[in-house]
Amino acid sequence: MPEALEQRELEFEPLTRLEGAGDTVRAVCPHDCWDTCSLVVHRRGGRVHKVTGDPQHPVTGGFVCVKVNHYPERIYSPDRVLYPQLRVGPKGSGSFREASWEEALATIATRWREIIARHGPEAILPYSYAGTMGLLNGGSLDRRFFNYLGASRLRRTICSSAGGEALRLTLGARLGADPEGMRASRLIIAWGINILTTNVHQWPIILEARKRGATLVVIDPYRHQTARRADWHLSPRPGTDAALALGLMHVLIDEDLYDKAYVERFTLGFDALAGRVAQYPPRRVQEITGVSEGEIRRLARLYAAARPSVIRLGYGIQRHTNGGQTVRTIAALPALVGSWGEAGGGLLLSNSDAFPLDRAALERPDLTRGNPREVNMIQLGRALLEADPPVRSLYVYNSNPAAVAPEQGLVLRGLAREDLFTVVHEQLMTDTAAYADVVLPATTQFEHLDLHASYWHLYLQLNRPAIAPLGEAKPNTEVFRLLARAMGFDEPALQDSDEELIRQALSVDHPHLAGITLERLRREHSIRLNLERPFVPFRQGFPTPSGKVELYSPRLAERGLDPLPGYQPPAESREADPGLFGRYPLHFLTPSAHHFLNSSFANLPALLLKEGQPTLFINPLDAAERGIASGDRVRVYNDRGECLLMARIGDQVQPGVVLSPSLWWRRSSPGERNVNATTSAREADYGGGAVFHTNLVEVEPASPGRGVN
Ligand SMILES: Nc1nc2c(c(=O)[nH]1)N[C@H]1C(S)=C(S)[C@@H](COP(=O)(O)OP(=O)(O)OC[C@H]3O[C@@H](n4cnc5c(=O)[nH]c(N)nc54)[C@H](O)[C@@H]3O)O[C@H]1N2
Ligand SMILES: Nc1nc2c(c(=O)[nH]1)N[C@H]1C(S)=C(S)[C@@H](COP(=O)(O)OP(=O)(O)OC[C@H]3O[C@@H](n4cnc5c(=O)[nH]c(N)nc54)[C@H](O)[C@@H]3O)O[C@H]1N2
Ligand SMILES: [Mo]
Repeated sequence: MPEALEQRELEFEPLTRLEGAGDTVRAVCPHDCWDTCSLVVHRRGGRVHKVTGDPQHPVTGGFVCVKVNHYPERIYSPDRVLYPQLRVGPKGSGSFREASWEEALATIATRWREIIARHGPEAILPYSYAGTMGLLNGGSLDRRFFNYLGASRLRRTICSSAGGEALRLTLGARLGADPEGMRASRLIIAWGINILTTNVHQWPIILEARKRGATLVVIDPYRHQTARRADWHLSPRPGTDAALALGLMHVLIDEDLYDKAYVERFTLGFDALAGRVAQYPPRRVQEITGVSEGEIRRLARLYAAARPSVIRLGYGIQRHTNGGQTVRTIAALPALVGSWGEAGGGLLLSNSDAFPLDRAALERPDLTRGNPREVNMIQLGRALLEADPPVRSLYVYNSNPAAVAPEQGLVLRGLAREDLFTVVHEQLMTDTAAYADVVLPATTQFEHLDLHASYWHLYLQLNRPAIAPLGEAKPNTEVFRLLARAMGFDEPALQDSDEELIRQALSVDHPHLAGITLERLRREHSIRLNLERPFVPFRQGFPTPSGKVELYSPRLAERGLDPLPGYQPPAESREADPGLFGRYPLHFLTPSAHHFLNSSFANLPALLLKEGQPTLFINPLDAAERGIASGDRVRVYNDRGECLLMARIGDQVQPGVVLSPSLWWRRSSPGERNVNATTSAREADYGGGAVFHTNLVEVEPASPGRGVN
């Protein structure tokens, strides 16, 4: 990048107007988390010494989570990669020598040119997810570069694609209740989400609602800290929530508690839905879910009576083979009680589509050469070992697949291929970086510029660099400019500056973005989309083809899929596969750990200390049957693999369910495998989504000193 530009991008205006601020800059938390916090970065002598929550921000409200509280430890971690590294030892050994950027880029360009000449550009596979949610460093020049190269395309499914598609099919968009509007809710159902761990800024809003008399119900097989603080906790068997929702609808219809006027005006296919729902009387739903008939009736009556009521849906629920249908079925509930259209009503899984940013302008799909194959990112292991024609080079950024992807055994075998040329652009020497041929140093959020939307709140925010890059670290955008030059690509779109990229993302003629410019963002840092407050989506109707909530989905019918909300048992369950269940009778859930964010932060000593060690929650009955005591090391296994965890007996899970807060790095995991050694790379029913929680295992005491294969 020209030097003048680099200078300009590093300029920032110290926000001395902030109360008590000396040398502070406002920034945005880049992590893949609902809250997308507005941060105040405190500097001293050119270093970040503290990161706090922006007290002026309506949802950040002056505090950050336990993880971001420790951010300086992450920026200055001994695990930081500060200079390019070239592999010197065997694959995966983590032995590297330092190199210059020139040498590293030349090495990559030479290898890629050879691969392209012999095998074509599809032999190169990019791999990234949301290590940063920044629009620039998350999906702009990287996409342009790989499109232009003609590399294999990555389907980014590891987190939310099943639920996202369910929302689009049912409501027409990934849009939902304004989290700030939930102050007015009378009933809040936190369904498959551990709010105090994954969405802590929703909590003060819930507390305000409760002060005004709201009831908080948690539906989750995990009795987590949010469940413990709820008015009522229901614990269904994993993967059975669609049946529970059908049971609630059964009561609503049977007892005439639904909103007929709303249903008449705003839904498509109610009669067909009623036919389906008739097959789910509470007695049958009790058998499927383990939630009692009485509880089902009580919740349905409460849901009909409390107005407004909101369902705060999490992503855990859609990480099952039936995850899309589950979200679709739950998403039908608000229409039955007519709670869309009320502030504090409706449902919230995602607000991503509230931000009409020009992603096509950022990613430029029009630059794509040829029609390259697609690889589903959750099947990375299979892609590296079995793809035909083979993947010869992998370029990883914004992700740590060696720790986060399912079928870990296959992923690690794939990464260990001596003939695979792997480049990892990383802030830290992660489990994945250890397998690289070339490691490139990446800047952290406090060292680069970026623009941030949110999938939860409704503010667009600008992140400005607070400090100069550490060592020779470079942002993703800059590395793709350099790679484009090293490859001799003369396409001008591959050299756009960060500022130009922001302007391109914003140049959309849409009322939500009217008047929002880079200049305004520079001045104001965080700008609410042009929406009423609180925003009540779907007041006038739904952005589906019919303009209504599609209880019956003609689009699903066309695809030959079940057009109605419905329940299919998860593929690994007693109902769907009794043989497998006979061998592996425990549902293994691996949701977010409180002190980590996926595998991020799991290298920091202070947070490792707080999290403890890789743990398995097990019910007293299941533990007794297996001769397991609290504190024992246990082996958790199935046909895919195994991991070693420390058992903790308690009421966190019911019999038949075991759970491990995730994700740990290899070096903290006994046997160097984490829970993803057991998880499945099967695709969910919609969107090719990940199914981490559809995972049957058996547990046994581990013999001391036993390794993991
Ligand atoms: N501290 C922390 N915060 C995070 C993350 C983290 O790792 N740590 N990860 C971030 C990311 S990437 C995301 S996508 C979000 C995810 O945040 P959430 O949406 O909260 O998702 P998870 O933590 O995966 O799972 C949430 C809950 O779903 C439950 N669950 C699993 N299966 C079922 C089921 O069949 N039925 C029901 N009712 N519940 C079920 C789990 O027990 C868990 O309590 O959080 C983000 N925030
Ligand atoms: N068993 C199980 N597995 C899961 C889940 C689960 O619930 N259970 N959750 C899944 C979910 S929801 C998700 S979203 C995925 C997430 O999986 P990943 O997207 O891999 O998330 P992280 O583990 O946070 O790793 C992100 C990496 O990106 C790097 N990074 C951050 N910013 C930048 C940058 O600007 N440039 C570059 N080059 N690198 C950067 C970080 O240092 C970090 O190592 O994991 C999934 N895996
Ligand atoms: Mo995620």
